[in-house]
Amino acid sequence: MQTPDGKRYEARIKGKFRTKDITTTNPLAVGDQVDFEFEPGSNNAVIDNLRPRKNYIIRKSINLSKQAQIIAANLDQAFLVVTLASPRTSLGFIDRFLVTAEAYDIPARLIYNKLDLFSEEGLEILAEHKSIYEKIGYPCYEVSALEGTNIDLIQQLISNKTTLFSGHSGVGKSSLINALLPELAIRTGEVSDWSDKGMHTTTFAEMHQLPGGGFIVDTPGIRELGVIDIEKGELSHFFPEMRDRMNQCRFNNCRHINEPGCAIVAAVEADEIELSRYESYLSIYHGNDTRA
Ligand SMILES: Nc1nc2c(ncn2[C@@H]2O[C@H](COP(=O)(O)OP(=O)(O)OP(=O)(O)O)[C@@H](O)[C@H]2O)c(=O)[nH]1
Ligand SMILES: [Mg+2]
Ligand SMILES: [Zn+2]
Repeated sequence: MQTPDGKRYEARIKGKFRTKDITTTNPLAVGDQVDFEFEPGSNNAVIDNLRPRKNYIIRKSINLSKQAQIIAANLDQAFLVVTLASPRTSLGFIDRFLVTAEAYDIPARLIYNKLDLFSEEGLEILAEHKSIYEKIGYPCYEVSALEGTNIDLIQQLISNKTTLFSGHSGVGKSSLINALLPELAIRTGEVSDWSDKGMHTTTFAEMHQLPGGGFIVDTPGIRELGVIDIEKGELSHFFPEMRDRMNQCRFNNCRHINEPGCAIVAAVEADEIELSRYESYLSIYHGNDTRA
């Protein structure tokens, strides 16, 4: 726990906090604001109140489907760190992340890391991704944490904000944070040769303070991202390109699946909405939403 003067203390929780409507595996998350007292005669804090969260980002626990884990709270923005190889991030995973960020009203950006490894083919895929995501309002950046490419751009984006870094294990979240805050020297890991997957080097979410103001939250790699708390009928609100066209559907309760006069399906057929995005919509709608 950190106090406004920047000091850190060991802390424990007094009693139980209730979180409205959701059962979470963690009562407190990184980024939470709390009230506390010191234990008499010690430097140990006792947290006795959780202040209301401005927002939070959550994921379904993989094993306990009814339970959810709050990854972090009170965020100004969320960056999804993406790599095209070692490991590969799928479009479906990106879309589930973006839907979650929309649902919790957290502006999201995509950071393509390991630019130094991109082959010609990788650069073509990057251009495709950029055209998909920038068109619908998600800025994309290409960086190399290893070589320091475009780190200054990211530096500008994070100043005086609380920023979450998320993404699969091994994409370079911790490396990127180290490039942004060299004095921090947090542990980074290898990507395993045989599975091409990261090794889950970061094991819990951790917040780091920026010298010029603001915070960044490093998180453990996520393998799967279940989308929770979203009513099927509301799902299309969290796809900006669908949200923009919804009023044009013939039926106001259109599911955008096979209804006559559906403006969304028409836009997909006219190549105005990207097929991969629409497929992600269907996949989440039908509940096939936990695969990476
Ligand atoms: N070539 C190259 N390798 C990188 C780059 N960024 C990170 N790596 C390497 O990728 C591996 C994983 O990096 P980490 O920073 O530990 O990845 P992470 O996303 O924090 O992974 P978890 O903590 O497991 O979630 C390390 O071997 C890094 O050296 C980059 O820009 N280029
Ligand atoms: Mg890490
Ligand atoms: Zn429709």
